[in-house]
Amino acid sequence: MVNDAYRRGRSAAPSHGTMQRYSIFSLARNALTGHRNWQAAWRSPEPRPAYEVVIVGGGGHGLATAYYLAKEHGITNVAVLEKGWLGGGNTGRNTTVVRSNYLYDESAAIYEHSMKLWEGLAQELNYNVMFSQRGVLMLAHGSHDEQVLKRHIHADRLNGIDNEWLTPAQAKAFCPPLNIGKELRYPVTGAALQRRGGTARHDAVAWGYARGADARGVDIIQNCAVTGVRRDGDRVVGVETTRGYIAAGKVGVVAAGHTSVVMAMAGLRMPIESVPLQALVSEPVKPVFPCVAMSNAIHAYISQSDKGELVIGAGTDQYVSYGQRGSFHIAEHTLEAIVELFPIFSRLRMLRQWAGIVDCTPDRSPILARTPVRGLYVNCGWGTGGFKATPGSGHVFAHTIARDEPHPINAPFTLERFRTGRLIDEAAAAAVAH
Ligand code: FAD
Ligand code: PYC
Repeated sequence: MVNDAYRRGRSAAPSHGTMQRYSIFSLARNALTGHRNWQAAWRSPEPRPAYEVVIVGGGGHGLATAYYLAKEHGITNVAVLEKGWLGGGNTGRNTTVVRSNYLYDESAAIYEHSMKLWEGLAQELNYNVMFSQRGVLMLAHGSHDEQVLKRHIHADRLNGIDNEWLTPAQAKAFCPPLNIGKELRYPVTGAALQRRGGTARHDAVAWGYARGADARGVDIIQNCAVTGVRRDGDRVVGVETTRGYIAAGKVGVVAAGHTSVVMAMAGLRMPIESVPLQALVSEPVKPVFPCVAMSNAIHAYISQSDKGELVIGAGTDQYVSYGQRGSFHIAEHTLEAIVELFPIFSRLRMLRQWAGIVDCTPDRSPILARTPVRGLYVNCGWGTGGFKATPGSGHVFAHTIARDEPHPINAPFTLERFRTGRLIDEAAAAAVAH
């Protein structure tokens, strides 16, 4: 019999056979009873009048922050306030590429910290996040791309991060659908490969962290939008919400595309532009695409989900917007590039298209920091590439909130750098989507 402690993520997993029997009986029982007895993975409590810490935003980063606050710092008097549903923002809209092949030491440290957490995340959360290290291939189309990618390879290796150079023939051997013909408008001249890179299941990451945080006493409150941030002088004291005022000793804003909106409620102007980033999936086909392939130069990337759909992504729309759509011409341009690089997909039909709003900083690096308002912390600016950082970001942001000082890994990712000029320019590593 599978017990509640296991389902709530508190005890070790039962054997495979036990699990299978449980799943079959549980599915049948719940199908016949209209899911009435299906135990929720987390509670839906009413908001309390006050918390030690309030996290604004129930995406992966907010939930991971709450999880590590409880687990690593013993702070369980925490609420995560989400205006919609968990993971309904960029966490559930992204294309799930995970890699740590960034250029600068500061970035290498934070993305590799995250990669290491990914490598144990299913065990940590006792939840299958379907992390698949199938390799991320970044294509070069000429000497400029080659120099940029090789510079990344050398820098990564100095930081102990795997990254290697492949010839066009080696790239094709790794990714057979790739067209390495010379007739292409932008022929493939080589590729950088991070073998430990790959994909994960985005919803599962949110759900796994939510279940783990809830099991440690965190209140996860959906359909609760923050509409105001209350200050007493230079100190934050609480938040106004659609479900009433909630007092808070500390507030962490983890609202991705809406960071500027929420921070403006506290009287702070952020160095951020919010733009749509879109993605598409094809009709499902049998396993045909073994890795993630990205071409920064021609703005396209592709992988295949476990359902069989080809997951295809594009660059950002170049205008500020909060409409989660994305323009047709961007999708059209991306599909032209995909069909040229992978001609076997030319007759596949596209099934769905959507967008998320991503918050981009001038140097394409995140901000994880204290703010000039005491007790108010911000985690944002991940732009088009924050899914991969979810575990690491939550881990170091929890440290920052709990101790009121940054973890050494996020110390460089301050707000002040946009005033002092000490930028961490990752425009090239940010890849296709920028
Ligand atoms: P979100 O998941 O957006 O969470 C923020 C939450 O805050 C939302 O749920 C929102 O509803 C909530 N919120 C906002 N305002 C309020 C309020 N006033 N009150 C309460 N709640 C509020 N990254 C990668 O690493 N790899 C990829 O392959 C990749 N692909 C992408 C593809 C697309 C199409 C998009 C849009 C993004 C992609 N990204 C990718 C970026 C990645 O999705 C984000 O950086 C990351 O998911 C951000 O996580 P988050 O938890 O900060 O944000
Ligand atoms: O950051 O690797 C990335 C990415 C891929 C697609 C969107 N972002």
